[in-house]
Amino acid sequence: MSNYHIKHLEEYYQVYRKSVRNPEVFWEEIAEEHFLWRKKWDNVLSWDFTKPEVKWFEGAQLNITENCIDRHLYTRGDKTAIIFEPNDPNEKAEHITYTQLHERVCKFANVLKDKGIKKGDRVCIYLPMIPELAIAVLACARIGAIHSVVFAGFSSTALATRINDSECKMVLTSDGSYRGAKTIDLKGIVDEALKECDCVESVLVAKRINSDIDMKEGRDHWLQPLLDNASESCKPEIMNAEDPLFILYTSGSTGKPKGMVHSTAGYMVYTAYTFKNVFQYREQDIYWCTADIGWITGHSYIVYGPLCNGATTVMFEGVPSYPDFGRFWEIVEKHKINQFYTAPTAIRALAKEGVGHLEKHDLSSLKVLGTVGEPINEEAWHWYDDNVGKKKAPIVDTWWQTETGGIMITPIAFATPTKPTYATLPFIGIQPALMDESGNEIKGNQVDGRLCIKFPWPSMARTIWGNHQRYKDTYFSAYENKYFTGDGALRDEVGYYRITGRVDDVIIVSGHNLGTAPIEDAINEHPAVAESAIVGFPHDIKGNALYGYVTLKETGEGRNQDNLRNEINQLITEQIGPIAKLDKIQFTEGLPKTRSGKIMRRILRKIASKDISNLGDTSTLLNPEVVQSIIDNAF
Ligand code: 6R9
Repeated sequence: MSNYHIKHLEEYYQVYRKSVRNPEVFWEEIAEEHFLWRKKWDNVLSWDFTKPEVKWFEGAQLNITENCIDRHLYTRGDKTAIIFEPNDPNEKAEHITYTQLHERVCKFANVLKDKGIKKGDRVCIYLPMIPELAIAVLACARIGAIHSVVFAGFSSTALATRINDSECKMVLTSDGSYRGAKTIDLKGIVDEALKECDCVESVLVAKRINSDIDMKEGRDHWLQPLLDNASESCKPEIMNAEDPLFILYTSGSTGKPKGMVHSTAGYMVYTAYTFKNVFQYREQDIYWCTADIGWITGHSYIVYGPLCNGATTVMFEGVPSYPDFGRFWEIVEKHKINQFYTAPTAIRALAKEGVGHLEKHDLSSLKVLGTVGEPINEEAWHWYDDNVGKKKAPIVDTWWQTETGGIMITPIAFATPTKPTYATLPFIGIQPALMDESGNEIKGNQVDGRLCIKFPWPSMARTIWGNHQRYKDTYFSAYENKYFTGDGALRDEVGYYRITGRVDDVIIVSGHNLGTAPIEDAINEHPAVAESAIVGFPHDIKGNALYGYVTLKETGEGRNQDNLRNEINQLITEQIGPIAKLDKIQFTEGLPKTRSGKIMRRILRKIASKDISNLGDTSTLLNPEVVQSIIDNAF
């Protein structure tokens, strides 16, 4: 038996050593014992980071949906695969068993085939967090179509760019979506986008909000009647290991989004193996990841990883604040959630509301807590640990990227002792390196540098759709023979990693390199501060000076702002040193965030530099309205 479920730190080190000494033997064992193959591989791994070209399990044949669904039918047919928790708490939750999921995926797959979708075709999925979204993803995989999920909060322009970039033949959407007290006209957004897209032949529309929408004759079809007439059995398309499974767009530093292409076999093996270990998922557990399937976190850790392990995975349609800030805790209690995986931005928003909502709910089912998406500051980490996990549920701070496909640096729950703000140790098979600016690897501990990965792992993206050169330039050119993550990290005295943020967030002040994250950590420790973001702006003497945007908690709102500014700088001086003191502190009602909750520092940098003529595209922001109010109150 290979080491599929790691239980303590010693075992971690043992398995880790094995995985890096002989990666091919290690991954072959995992693949062999835990997955269903139509044909085994001829070669476990071939790679060349200079091209770059990476192939895992070459020659193998499989279908990922047989691994996610069919193989569970005998042993887990009546087990719930997906729990759907609707936006409105009064609407009944839906429990979909593995048997039902099989039937629904097959029917959906047959509809796609009927409408002319074949292996290799691209299908754009623009759906809210309703069961049809997960089912659509799996239906594409069933027939070998490449899904490209676009988060159903992106604008029509962003949607059109993505549809055109990968020349999708079909769009799957709904009449609309619920988001808290609001409804969103998704079909209207699709119609607008499709004015710019000639490649789309058909649009299938799921009914969610029963709104009156336009249906374009010949192009648009209601999904339900097609499903009603479809057969419940659909033979899985036999795929080659390296056939693309999906494309997922991620924003680049400039301009055009990058369509990251993920392969079938390697992605499956790695997401399933990480899911099982990082969260220590056990057969009866109920697992909830609050992300949207429109992001990589949802792909890997709502759909593929959990289902491949026969898990019960929750899909939540709503938002943490509706009908009030107790909603997450109500859901935890209602479905007796065992593993809960969310983002630091959500934790901070919930912490801002105090513990009143938490106290109303029984959270005793929680065994493991996870975070992902950005560095978690110390205060948020402790709030999560003290109040949600009651110091009994380990926090797995999982560092990874759309490009990496799966979790890369993380504690393994119950095995790795956690440390606030540290993602801790590389996952099995992952070989990180810290690099200095001249391209040398920095060995030893208590060092910091730019985070690279020096050996391939199964779920790494294989290319950027239609632009392999950009893939090479972005990830494999900064450091020879290494994948460059774009993040900075430090390694402490025991070898634990702390991700310090994007290296483009480093600000050099008077010749000193300052990371934004530690300064923000210091500011956030102030009891009146909810959230903050630091950027650099040009300064005659220092080169750069620091500008801080600070959002206050309710308790801080009535306070004298100059006093607050002094107290904040005092905290920074204490924790980092006077060099990191802020020249400007602006109190804001919010910070501009991307839909996945990342602060858009690019915009804040421009405002701080008084360069507001061209702020770029703000339409993909979660809260574009805050930008104007920040400009109005700047300087
Ligand atoms: C999964 C996901 C990737 C970037 C990544 C890093 C940041 C993600 C983090 C983290 C510190 C963590 N990031 N997880 N930073 N600690 N636990 O978020 O993918 O949307 O592609 O973002 O997010 O900067 O490079 P993606």
